[in-house]
Amino acid sequence: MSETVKRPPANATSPANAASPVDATSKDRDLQRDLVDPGERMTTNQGLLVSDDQNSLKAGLRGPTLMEDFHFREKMTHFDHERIPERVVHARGVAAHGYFESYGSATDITQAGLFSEKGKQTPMFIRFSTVAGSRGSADTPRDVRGFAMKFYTDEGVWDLVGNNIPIFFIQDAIKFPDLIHAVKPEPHNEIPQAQSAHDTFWDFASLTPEITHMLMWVMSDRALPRSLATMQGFGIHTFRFVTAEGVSSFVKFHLKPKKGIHSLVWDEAQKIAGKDPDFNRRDLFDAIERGDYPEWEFGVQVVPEEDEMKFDFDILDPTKIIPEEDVPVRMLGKIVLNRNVDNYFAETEQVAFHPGHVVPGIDFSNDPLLQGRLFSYIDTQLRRVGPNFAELPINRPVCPVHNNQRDAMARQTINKGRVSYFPNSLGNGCPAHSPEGMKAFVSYAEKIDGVKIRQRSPSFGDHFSQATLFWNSMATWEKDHIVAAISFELNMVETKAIQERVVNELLANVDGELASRVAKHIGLQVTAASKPNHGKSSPALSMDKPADAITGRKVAILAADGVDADQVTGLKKKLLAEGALAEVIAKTNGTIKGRNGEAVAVDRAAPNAASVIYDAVFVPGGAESAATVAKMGAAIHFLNEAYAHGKPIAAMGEGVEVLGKTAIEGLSSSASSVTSDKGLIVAPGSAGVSGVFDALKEAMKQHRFFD
Ligand code: HDE
Repeated sequence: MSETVKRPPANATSPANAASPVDATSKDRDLQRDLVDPGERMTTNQGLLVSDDQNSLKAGLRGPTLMEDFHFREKMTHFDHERIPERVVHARGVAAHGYFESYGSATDITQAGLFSEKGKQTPMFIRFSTVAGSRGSADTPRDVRGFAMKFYTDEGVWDLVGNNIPIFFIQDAIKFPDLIHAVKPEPHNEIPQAQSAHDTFWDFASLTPEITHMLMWVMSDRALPRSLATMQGFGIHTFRFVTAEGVSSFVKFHLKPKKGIHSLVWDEAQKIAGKDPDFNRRDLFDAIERGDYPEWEFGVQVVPEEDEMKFDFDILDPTKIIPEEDVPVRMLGKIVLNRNVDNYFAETEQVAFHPGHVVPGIDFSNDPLLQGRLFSYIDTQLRRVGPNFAELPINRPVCPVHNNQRDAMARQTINKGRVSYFPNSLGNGCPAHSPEGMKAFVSYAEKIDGVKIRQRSPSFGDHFSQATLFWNSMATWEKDHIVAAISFELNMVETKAIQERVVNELLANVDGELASRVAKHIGLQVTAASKPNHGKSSPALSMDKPADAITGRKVAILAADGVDADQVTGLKKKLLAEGALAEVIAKTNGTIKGRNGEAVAVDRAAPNAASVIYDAVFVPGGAESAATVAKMGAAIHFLNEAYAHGKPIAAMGEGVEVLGKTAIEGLSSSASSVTSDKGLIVAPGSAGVSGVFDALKEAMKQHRFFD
C-alpha cells in the first residue's frame, strides 16, 4: 500500500447500514472489512493448522500419493480454479482508487448528487485497458485504451465506461461481434496478438465506411499513450442529464489530463512491448506510490434538448464528435487517483462495469451503440464474474442495498426474514418503493413514437466529413505519423484488394493528399477521384500542445568514471524538485567515481536501460566519463534512438563531444552559453546547471521535436 495515502481507521461501517454521508474515503472504509493480512500460522480453508505444506501424503517414503490427502486436494483444486474467463475485449487492464471532487453545484443541469455542491468528494475506481490483446499482452500496442470509471455515489454506483478516443468504430451494437472478430487474432492460427495490422481487420474496415473517422484516431499517436495519466478520456455516446425538475439536456463526457496529452511513437511503442511490456501499468503504479497522483478535469458538453437537431450530424451517432469550438466543455470537477489496489485479482480483475449502472440525474440517449451496450455488459458480467458480482467488495455500493433478489452461486449476503417478495404484508411491505421526493431513479419520460424498423437513420450517413476535420486539425508531424501508421498496417495486409479498397474507398474520401501519400508507401495508385476537402478544422483535436509541467517524466543521465558529479547531482536535484525522475546509467550497476573522486550512485546498468523508457537524455561533462561514453556502442545507440524519437537531448562540457559521435545533426558546440534548438540543448563547460535545466524543462514540456 502507498506510504503517502493513509487509509481511514478500520472501524468500517457496513455499507448496508451506512448512515453517514459518502466522502472520498467511504469505499476505502468499506473495503477494509475484507482485507486480510498474511497471518502467522498457515491453515486450511477450514481453519485447521497445517503441519507440512510441502510434502503430499504418501504410502511410504517412495510410494504413491494417497487419495485421503485432503490438504493436497484442497490446495490443488483451488489452484485449478484460480482463473475466471478473461474479458472478451479489454482483457489487459490496470486500475487504481481515487475520488471525484465537485467544483460547484451543477443542479441547473443534473440532479446527480455527486455534482451537487462545491468540494463534495465521491470515491472512485478507474480501470484502464487495451482492447484487442489478451490479458498477458503488452501495454503498448496500437489500440484504443479503455477508461472505465466507477463512482461510488451516495445514490448508488455510477459506471461511466469510456475510452481515450471520443468516437467509435461502428454505429450499431449489432456489428460489435464482427468488429471484434475482425480485429482479434485470426481464428485459424491465432495470429497476430494485440494488433490491427492484419488482413481480417482491414478487410472489415474497408467494407465499413462508418469506421473511417475512428481509423484516423487509432492510426494517430492517440493510440500509443505515453502514460495513462497523459490520456484524455471520453464517455463517447451522447448521454442525458436530468434536473430535479425533470428538465433534460444531452451531454458528452470529457476528461482532460493535468499532465497534458502525450503519446509514444510507433517504433518506440513496439520496442517497449519487448523491453518493458508493463510500461503503462508500471508508470501508473509507481506514480501513485511516490505520491505523483494522476489527475483529470472532468466536464461535459451540454446540448439543450431543443438544440438536438441543430448540428450537421446526428448527436446520437457515436462516430461523431461535437467540436469543442462549437460546444465548449463545462468543467464539473476533478478526478484524482491516489491509491493502488491491494490485490490485482480481487479488485482489477473482478471489477464489473456496466453503462446501465446510472444514478438519478443521468440517463441514456437513443444512440444505438449505447442501447446495445446496455444489454451486453450485464450479460458479460453474469458469465465472467457470476450472478452475485454486485456483492463483491470492489463492486458493491457504499449506500444501502435492499431488494428481493436471492440465492445463486456464491451468495454472500445472509438475508434475514421469511419475506423475499413484493408486495408483502408479512414484512410490513418492506423493502418498499421510494415515494416521489425520495430521489429514486425514474427514467426520463422521452416521447417515443415510431415504427418497428431494422434500418440506419439517414442522419448517420456522412462517414467522411469528420474524418477530414480530424486530418485538417493535425500538426505536420501528426499527419506524418498517421500516414506512416496506415501505411505500416496496410503493408502487413496480404490481400491487395483490401489495400485498394482502403485507399480508394475510404482515404480518398477523407483527403487526396492522405490517400496519395499512403498509396505511395504501399506501392499502389489512387484510382478514385478524391472528395474535395471542406477545409474546416478543430484545433482542440491536435496533441501538439506543450504540457504545464514535467511531473513523472524520466531523464536518463549517461555517465562513467570521471563524470562531473556536480552536474549530475545538480540536474537530478532540480528534476526531482519538479516531480520528474532522473536515472544515472552506467556500464554496470553500483557506483561510478566522480572526477574529484566522489562516489556517484548508478541507478540502472546499461543493458537494463533502453532509451525507449525515458523521455529525455543528459550527457554530463567530465573528460574521462565523456571519452568512455563516446566509446560505448550502447550509449551511442541510446542517443541515436532518442534523437530518432524526437526526444530532448542535453549535454554539458565534454559531454557535448559525445553527441559528435552520433547521428545528431545541427550541433553548435562552439557556443559560449547554453543553446537550445528544437530539443537539442548544449552547454559549454563554464555554463551552470541551472541554464541547462531550464532549457531541458521547457523542451520536455514540448515532449517531442519531430523536425
Ligand atoms: Fe465495451 N465491452 N462494448 N465499449 N468496453 C466490454 O464488458 C461492448 C464500447 C469499454 O475495464 C465488455 O466487462 C459492446 C464502447 C471498456 O472492465 C463487453 C459494444 C466503449 C471496457 C463490452 C462496446 C467501450 C469494455 C467486455 C458495442 C467506449 C472495459 C468485458 C455496442 C464508450 C471495462 C466487460 C473494464 C468492456 C461490450 C463498445 C468501452 C463484452 C457490445 C463504445 C472501457 O460487455
